[in-house]
Amino acid sequence: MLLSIQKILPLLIAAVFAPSINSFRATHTSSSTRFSRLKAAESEVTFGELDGSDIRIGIIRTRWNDEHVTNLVDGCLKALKECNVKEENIFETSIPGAYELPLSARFLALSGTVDAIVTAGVLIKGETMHFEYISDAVSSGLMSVQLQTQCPIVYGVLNCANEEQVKARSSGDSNHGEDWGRTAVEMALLRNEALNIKAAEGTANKLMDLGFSKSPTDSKSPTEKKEKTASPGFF
Ligand code: RBF
Repeated sequence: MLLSIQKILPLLIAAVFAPSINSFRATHTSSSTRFSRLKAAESEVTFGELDGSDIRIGIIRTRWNDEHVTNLVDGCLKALKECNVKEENIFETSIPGAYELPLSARFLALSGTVDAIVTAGVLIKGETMHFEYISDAVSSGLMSVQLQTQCPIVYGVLNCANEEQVKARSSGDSNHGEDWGRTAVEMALLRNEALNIKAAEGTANKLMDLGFSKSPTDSKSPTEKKEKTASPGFF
């Protein structure tokens, strides 16, 4: 009797854990299959005629994976030009990595100087769990920013298993940056129409120009300015 329990017990344990192990494997396999099927669909998005001649677009790009991100930004700029967005109405800045995108996008959105923002970054899966954490935080962070600020934020972040996948999505005819540029123009026009606001104004060439550095006392006398500086924030 004891012998048969010893024989059966490992089988029972295997049976109990089998579904979770198998379902984990199954999900993994099906997601990679789904990924390759989606590849064709991703490049099939169509856009109508977009007139971006009055709108301002901000581009925030990462310096991580610089070469690939530069290709994506080039694709985005090409699309913006094709949509008649004026060169002087495009503000571009860089930040270290994708994790910094949500806060930078929030700063830029709150400045009120752009009608839509394109974020551009590339996350490549490494050997640690960084990819999963950064990837998840960035996508949910960017969604929060656009919902909170009502400024469209284009999710221009490639999440790839390796460099081959990145190249296939950032070069030649399948440069996703082009779709991101058109998406930004379409969403900027949609936002301005939906909220009945005119296109953003002001010129910004660097972050200092965005309004954060300008204190409300800028137009006041030097003495008043001094008082304000002496008691910043809540103090
Ligand atoms: N930033 C990226 O934009 N793409 C990456 O693939 C990327 N990989 C990273 C891997 C590790 C192990 C670490 C520590 C950071 C990585 N970052 C990456 C940088 C990250 O987005 C951020 O800039 C830093 O963590 C500083 O907040």
